[in-house]
Amino acid sequence: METLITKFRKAAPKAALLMAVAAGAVLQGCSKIAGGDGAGATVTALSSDAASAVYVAPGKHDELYSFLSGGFNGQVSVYGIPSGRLLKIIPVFTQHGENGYGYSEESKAMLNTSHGFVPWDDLHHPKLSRTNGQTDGRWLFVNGNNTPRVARIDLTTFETVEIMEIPNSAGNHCSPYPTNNNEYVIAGTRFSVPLDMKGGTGDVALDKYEEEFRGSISFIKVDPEKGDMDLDFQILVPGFDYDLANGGKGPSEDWVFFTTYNSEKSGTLKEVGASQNDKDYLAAVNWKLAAKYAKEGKAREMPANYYHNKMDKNSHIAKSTVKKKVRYLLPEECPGMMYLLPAPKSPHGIDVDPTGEYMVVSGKLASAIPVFSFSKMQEAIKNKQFDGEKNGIPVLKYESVLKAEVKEPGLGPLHTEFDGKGNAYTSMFVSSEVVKWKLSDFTVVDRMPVYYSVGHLMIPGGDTKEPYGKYLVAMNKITKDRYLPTGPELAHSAQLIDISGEKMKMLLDFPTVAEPHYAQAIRADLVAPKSVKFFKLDENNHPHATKKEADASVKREGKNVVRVKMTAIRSHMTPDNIEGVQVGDTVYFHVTNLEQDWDVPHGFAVMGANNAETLIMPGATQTLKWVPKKAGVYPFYCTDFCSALHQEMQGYVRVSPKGSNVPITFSTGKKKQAPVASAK
Ligand code: RUQ
Ligand code: CUA
Repeated sequence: METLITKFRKAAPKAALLMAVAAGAVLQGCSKIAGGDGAGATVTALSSDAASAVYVAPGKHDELYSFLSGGFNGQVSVYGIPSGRLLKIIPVFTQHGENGYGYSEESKAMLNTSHGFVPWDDLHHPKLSRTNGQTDGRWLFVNGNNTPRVARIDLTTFETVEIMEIPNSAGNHCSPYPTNNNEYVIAGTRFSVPLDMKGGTGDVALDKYEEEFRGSISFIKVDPEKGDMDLDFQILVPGFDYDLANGGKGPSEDWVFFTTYNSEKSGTLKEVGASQNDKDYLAAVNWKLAAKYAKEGKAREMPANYYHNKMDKNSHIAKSTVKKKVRYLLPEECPGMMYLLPAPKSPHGIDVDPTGEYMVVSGKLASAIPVFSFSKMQEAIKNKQFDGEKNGIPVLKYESVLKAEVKEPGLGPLHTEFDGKGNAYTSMFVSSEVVKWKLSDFTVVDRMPVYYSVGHLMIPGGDTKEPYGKYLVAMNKITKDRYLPTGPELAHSAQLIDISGEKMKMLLDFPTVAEPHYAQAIRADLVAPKSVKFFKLDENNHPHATKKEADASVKREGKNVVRVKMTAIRSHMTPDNIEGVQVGDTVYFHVTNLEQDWDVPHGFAVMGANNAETLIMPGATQTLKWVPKKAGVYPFYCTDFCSALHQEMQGYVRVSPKGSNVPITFSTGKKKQAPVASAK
């Protein structure tokens, strides 16, 4: 089929050519602002190609799932690639009114921490679970940056099933990094803090930073079958800031690498104080050796206080356990476990290429990108090419571990991913571009301006042994003029780039939900076939589940608790008339969705409730707590348009004054059931 452009070209080839040149010139002009080299011209010339490359016909599915972090919304958003369709928002660290996560009685415990109930966090880095170094589509691990936590999302249900608080940490930023078979998920602290060795941070004068503050790296064990996490041990490390991490692969698979800044150990105005040294460090930790030391009695133990919250699969009830101690290793007592590699000025990203040989370190203030060699690092360790030590950790000589520097890559390099075809792609925050360079000779071969100020970028599997080198997603911090304005607050944005050819091609812009720091993507066929469609009613072992309408009930328990066991099925609730509730009662609505049909949730909401709705999946039971404050009649209803008679799916609760003698009664339809005597 002829496109408009080809038609136009046939009719007036010269004019078209002139126009294309002019368009190129204009784009070149504005891409200069963004610091690019004019590669943006391809946007216009290829726009019809681009449209077909991202077009997923109605009713057809995307090729890949992508999981974008929500940053300061504490959630994960799932997009289809290449269409950029938003498929779902998965609540993790933040209450989600849309489905009642963090509001329902069952899910509240997920957000418990040693600081109490914390219904928000700053979620930066999703990482998929791995088998033999390849993403396997089982779980997604994510970090909470602010109140240090690591969560696990089950990709059969796309639900958060586990949250582990991290002790001795503050700003859980270089987190979470699964090893190649999820032996460990590794998490490092951004802020160093004074540890009081009693389960908290010490009450220490802030000018004692240098002597008293320490960092920590946590090793969370993952059950290979169930995915359950358990904090095995920590390494207490020097009081720097630990920024990002990534695991080795192939020859380096026993290692995990962390960038650090503030090796100056400045406790104030870090913008200046942490930028004094010409070099900070890349910390290399042999996690296998660390695990061996921990197992063989090198670990000490200290008191701790942290929460571990787990969602039970069959009851859908989350439970918290409080852990009271943690084991730790000191690097000075564990030879060979940890080394420091000097890295130019406050490095941010650390990324290991698919072969496991190169460690690419992006110094956000540096003018070149250093590439370290793992084999040179091994040699340097063997030959003791040290440049002194820091807190008992040997510092390797820069030249002894450096393979090459990528020269003049652009301004403000942050993160790098790989296409598996010998190329690396680095995001340039300051010059707003993605820069492609070759791993064979470390030369820059292509640039693509992005709009604007890109942070992370992501190639599906681009951090694994076998990247899916067809697409790249750039995640941009600043949107400015890219979309229709929405007042001062604009959505952040992602851009999809075709990297299958020699030159990058811009395909698509799409706004994101809050701030996408990092993302992961995986072939849809590794996840979709395992997707749960509904929960089996038979397996629902919630203590207040109601498996048939005849078992629905309303009971008063003690003085002021009323328990409503309700069922929902298209298109009524049982019971839908309730009387005898009194002002100040705590009413629990335990609603069981009796449906066994995919995609038929029912919602439940009651007027004046101080929480949210709860959305009940087929076969599940969820509980909404309600404390009525005034006498009157209160409607409740199903919030999800579930059938043609959805609007009829509603009922009333009558609330009488405290001490009233209206007995508890409940019914559905005409027949009034006999009043049920108060249960004790
Ligand atoms: S870090 S770009 Cu968490 Cu780079 Cu966000
Ligand atoms: Cu059930 Cu609407």
